[in-house]
Amino acid sequence: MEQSLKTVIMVGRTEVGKTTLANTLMYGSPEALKTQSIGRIGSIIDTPGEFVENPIYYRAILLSAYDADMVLFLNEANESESIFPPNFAALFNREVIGVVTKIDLGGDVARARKNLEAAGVKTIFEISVHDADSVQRLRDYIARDIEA
Ligand SMILES: Nc1nc2c(ncn2[C@@H]2O[C@H](COP(=O)(O)OP(=O)(O)O)[C@@H](O)[C@H]2O)c(=O)[nH]1
Ligand SMILES: [Mg+2]
Repeated sequence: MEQSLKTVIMVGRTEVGKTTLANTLMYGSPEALKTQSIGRIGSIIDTPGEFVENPIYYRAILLSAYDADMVLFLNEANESESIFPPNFAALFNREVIGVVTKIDLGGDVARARKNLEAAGVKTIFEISVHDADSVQRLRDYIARDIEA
């Protein structure tokens, strides 16, 4: 697990699994704590769900994203409606990738992918924090390129 990761920012509604995924990517274990404000988990910038649930906070997310190399939009497999406005990804001057979370709980992964695609995301990972391989595929994607 000694992979060095790019700085990424987690964006998604409350309870979608941002903090759990951040802890699992960083430390291999999903101890989730309620996020009260923007905070750092290793090289991951974690944000409160309110920041995407209420448009008056969009500016806060956009400003925080300047510190990141990559933006992650999270959408739960079970979630029918998208929290993201259409083409939200275009506002970020960064690569934005999508994560379908909690695929172990069932739900409609195809619908979740469509929600993320409507938000302007092209690369999408399907994740359960209880499936280490699914987390590792994402970790590999956000790993820093080794400088020769
Ligand atoms: N079954 C399952 N539960 C998950 C997964 N990821 C997160 N959760 C649970 O979803 C709830 C919300 O997670 P949390 O990380 O606090 O969401 P946040 O509000 O987006 O930071 C917690 O009870 C987690 O244990 C997953 O992949 N599978
Ligand atoms: Mg959180």
